[in-house]
Amino acid sequence: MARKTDQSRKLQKRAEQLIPGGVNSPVRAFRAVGGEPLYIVRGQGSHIWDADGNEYVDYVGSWGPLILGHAAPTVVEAVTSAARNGTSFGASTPAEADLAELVISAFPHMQKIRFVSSGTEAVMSAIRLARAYTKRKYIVKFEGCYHGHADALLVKAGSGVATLGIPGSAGVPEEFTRFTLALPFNDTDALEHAFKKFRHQIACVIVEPVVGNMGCVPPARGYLEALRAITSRDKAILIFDEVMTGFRLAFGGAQELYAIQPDLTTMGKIIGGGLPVGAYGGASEIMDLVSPLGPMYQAGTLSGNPLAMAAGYATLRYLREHKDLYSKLDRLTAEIVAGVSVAAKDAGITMCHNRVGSMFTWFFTPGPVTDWTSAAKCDSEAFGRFFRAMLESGIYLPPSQFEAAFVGAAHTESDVQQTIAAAKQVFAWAHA
Ligand code: KE4
Repeated sequence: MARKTDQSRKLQKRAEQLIPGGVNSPVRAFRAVGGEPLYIVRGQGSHIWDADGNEYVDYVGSWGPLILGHAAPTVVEAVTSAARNGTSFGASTPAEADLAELVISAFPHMQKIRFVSSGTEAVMSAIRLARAYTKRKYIVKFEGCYHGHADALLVKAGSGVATLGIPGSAGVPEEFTRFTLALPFNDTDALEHAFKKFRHQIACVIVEPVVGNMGCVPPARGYLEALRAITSRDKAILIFDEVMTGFRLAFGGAQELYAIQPDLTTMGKIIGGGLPVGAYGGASEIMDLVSPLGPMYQAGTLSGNPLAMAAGYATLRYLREHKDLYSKLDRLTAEIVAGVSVAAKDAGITMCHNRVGSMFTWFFTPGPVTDWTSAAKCDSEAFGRFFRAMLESGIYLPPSQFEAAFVGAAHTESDVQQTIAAAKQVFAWAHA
């Protein structure tokens, strides 16, 4: 029996009159997968409910923050009690240093951190800081990686090796991306070439150490080591954008998993436990350039907001005290990914997958998917059909082929079985 959607449809109609596309972030409009956007009214553990009362197993988890699941008691309690004392003061509170201490304890290279209110803010600040520290202008990013919507990072994908960035969004003057080099991910030669062409002129290289934003794409063996060696040799800053991977892949993020130390780390998502938090951190020698100590300006009305600090602290404290969770998530995610992949193979569906810990993506292409060029070969139409059919079966996947899905502490064995059974049914339809 088809899922009821008239409440969500009504809400979307109203929202479209007031908010562009009816959404406050483009991916929520389901343009990449077709069908009507969901209006969620409640989340509990690994499940969410929409305005029509449909229930879903949730593999988006608010795009990563909810590693403890929806309405985790420890987080709800922390936010509620913080709110009773006021929601924001625009002055310092003890909670900021509490969370700072906890985050810094997870990243050996980090001595100081600055909290902001989103991953975008964290990244734009870290890039400004890298330019201030090195007094250089050029920055390197990788095609298929997303680091938020700051102008300098909105460059067209596929702009070729070491050619200057072409704006990837309206409203970004070409002058704002002319110092941005967009290189292919997992391609050490391209990086060497760029550093030869722009020797001692590159302020920083920013990378998602495990990419989530072209779908999940892990670094090739030795690639992160090469990034580290090449940037150190040229005295450029290496920024690990761990907004998605921080506290996701391990308590110490991708840099713990791959044993690589960047110079700056940007964070978000999980460190806010579902409330708006971003952060950037590194050695004091670099961070002490940040205002009011140094000449690099950055500020924010709600930076270090008490409720967000409380939610982040409750989340990270739980993770610190339950580090065995990471191996549980690894096993559960492996089971889900394998189960669906086998179902696809049995049904003759062309699909491959990438997974690192509790982050994964099923790609509708023979694969392997190792960079943007191979990711872009995916049959997004087929992914859209898969997404919509799984939604009908009560499974909510990220509404885009080029996003990562997440498993959290609240996912259960029965979620796994429900997901695999749904996929078997969906693939059978595909061949009906
Ligand atoms: P925010 O400004 O959205 O908090 O963070 C930007 C950002 C920075 N770095 C990485 C690695 C990120 O993944 C993100 C944001 N991730 C997307 C999902 N892939 C957010 C979802 C959305 O845009 O609605």
